[in-house]
This record gives sequence, C-alpha cells and structure tokens, in this order.
Amino acid sequence: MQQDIRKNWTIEEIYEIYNMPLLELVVRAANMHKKYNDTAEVQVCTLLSIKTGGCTEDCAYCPQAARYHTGVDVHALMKKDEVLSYAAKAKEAGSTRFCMGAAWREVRDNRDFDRVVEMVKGVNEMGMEVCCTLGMLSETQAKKLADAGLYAYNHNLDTSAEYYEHIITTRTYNDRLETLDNVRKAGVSVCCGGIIGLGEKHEDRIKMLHTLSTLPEHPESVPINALVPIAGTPLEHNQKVDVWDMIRMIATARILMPKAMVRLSAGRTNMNLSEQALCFLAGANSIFAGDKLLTTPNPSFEEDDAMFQLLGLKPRVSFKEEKKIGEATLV
Ligand code: SAM
Ligand code: DTB
Ligand code: SF4
Repeated sequence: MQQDIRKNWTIEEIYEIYNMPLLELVVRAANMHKKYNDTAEVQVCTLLSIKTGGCTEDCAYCPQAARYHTGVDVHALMKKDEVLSYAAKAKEAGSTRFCMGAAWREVRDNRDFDRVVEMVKGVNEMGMEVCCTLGMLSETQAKKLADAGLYAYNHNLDTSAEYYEHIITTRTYNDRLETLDNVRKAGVSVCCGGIIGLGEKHEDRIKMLHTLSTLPEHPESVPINALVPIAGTPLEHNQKVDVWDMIRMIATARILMPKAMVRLSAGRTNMNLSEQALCFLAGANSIFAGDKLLTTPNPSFEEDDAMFQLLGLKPRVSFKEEKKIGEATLV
C-alpha cells in the first residue's frame, strides 16, 4: 500500500511510534516487514577496512581518529589484489555485499582514489554488490565510482542535527547531507543510518529517524549501530546500549521506511541469539558478517551460519543474481 511509504512523517508521529508499548511496536513493525519484504531473508554484508586509522577527524566514538590513541594499527591503503582476495573469501562464505571502508575525512582526487575505483571495478566483476564508505564525496567522484560499478555508498548521519556537534566538530551535519545528495545524483544506492549510545536523548534518536525518513528518497539501507566503546576515545566509559533500545530503533525504522534494508550493525557481539532474533522480528533484515567490522570484533561466519539455521533465515541473494535468476526463468 502506497500510504505506508511516506516521506512526510512528523516528529510527533515518530515520537508516538517510538514510544509505543514495546511488544505492540514489535508486532506493528513485524507486520510492516511481512507486507513488504521476505522476512526469511537477511542480507549478509562483509566489511573490509582498506585504509585504517590515522584519521584527521574528531568523531568521538571512533577508534580510527588519530587524536585519541586507541591502539589501532594504522595501515595505508591496501593493494587491489589483496582486497579482491578478501572479497572472494567473503563471497565464498555467502556474502552478497562487500563494503570497503577508509579512514578518510573525504575522498581526494589522487592515486589512492584511482586505486579504490579499480577495486570497485574488480569486486563488481565478481558479481557482488559493492559498497564504499570513504567519507565526504563530490558529485563527480560519486559518478566516477558509479561508472566503475559502485552499487551503494555508506555515509551515516550518526545522530540528530542538534546532538551532532557534541560528537563531531570537524565537519558539519550539512556536509553529510550534501554527500548523500551527491551519491543520489550519481544514481548510487544510499546506505545511511546512525549510532545509539553516544549519550544522546531518545528525542535525538527520534529526530535522526525523522531526518532519514523525510529525505527526498528513503535510504535503500539503514544501518543501526550500537556504540562499541573504545578505550582512548571520549566515549570510552559510556553506558552499554540497552538491547530494548536497539529493538525500538529497528522497529521504528522499519515502520517509517518499510522497504529499506534495516541493518543490525555494530554491537552484535554483545547480543545473544534471542536478542538478535527479536531484532529480526522487529524488521532488521541485514547484518555485517565476518569476525571483524572495520577494527572491532564481530560474530564469526560459523556463529552466524548456526544462527541462520536455528532461526530459519536465509542469506538474500544479491540484486544482480536475483535479476539473473529472473531472466533465466523467462527463457
Ligand atoms: N571515514 C568514513 C566516514 O566517517 O564516513 C568512513 C568510515 S566510518 C568508521 C563509518 C561509520 O562507522 C561511522 O559513521 C559510524 O557510524 C560507524 N562507527 C565508527 N566507530 C564506531 C563505534 N565505535 N561504534 C559504532 N559505530 C561506529
Ligand atoms: C556502519 O553503519 N557501520 C559499519 C559500516 N557502516 C562502515 C562500521 C561499524 C564500525 C564499528 C567500529 C569498528 O569496527 O571500527
Ligand atoms: Fe575518521 Fe570516519 Fe572515524 Fe570520523 S568516523 S574519525 S571520519 S574514520
């Protein structure tokens, strides 16, 4: 039903949804999920940090910001062949999306960028959806990546516009929105979400969900991260994220953006199977797989495989393969 897909949500409406009695919220989100998506399907994405640490920015949560002395091993941009062999392993393990992350403030037009463009070409030719998260991006750079076969670009809002300045001062909320706009204009799928547990209020989460769900187009994927507290960062002593808050965020995102892939992102190592199952029930339909996110631990492929078996979930095939199956059926 078209009236479910709305871009004119008000803060008040979102407040009402977010604050519903928890199980009622989960049931409503589950129904919306069932209506628009195959609820047995979960997209499996693999992350690789292709350039690690030494970042100039001051994002208060980040292990890769140079100024915080977090003990992360700094690593220059990886070689293309090395990246492609990681991508091949991820594909073998069942991933259909491969996301390459770089600890950059922004993309610069230099040889490193040319190398990333080559990596994108390579992964795309392997038949996986290629995603990058490289910081701020101009429209021309987004087009260059699109021409190389980039499928999606991840750039998170992280929190509300109001709380943002408590977390990052070296670039603005508006810079972020501009990058998202450039990605859209290049015809690349948008992956945009945020983090909970930064010290924000419930209102900030509601405002962030409002910004996401009232963009000119809903992001195709919405990662919801729980803060992974990192020693050395200003947020190292933050309180652990309450799993019920994670479920509330996922369920609200599912209701506001029924067709988006809602990704249960950072924080899964702190969640048991029942807690993750509730997230899937509440509408999460994507995860990061593999024992490392960018720099922090994540459940192993084997653990996730066992979880999929137990819950009766199946990895979602990549868009391209889905098309191929369709074409084959037509012949
Ligand atoms: N440097 C690029 C940027 O900032 O856009 C790309 C990489 S950056 C690490 C990607 C996202 O990872 C951040 O926007 C943030 O949402 C998430 N992230 C980073 N550190 C995190 C942490 N400790 N806990 C949860 N999420 C985190
Ligand atoms: C997203 O929303 N979460 C991922 C991905 N996009 C790039 C990153 C999570 C990073 C967690 C901290 C780390 O491993 O360094
Ligand atoms: Fe740098 Fe991205 Fe980390 Fe911010 S989130 S410090 S921009 S790597």
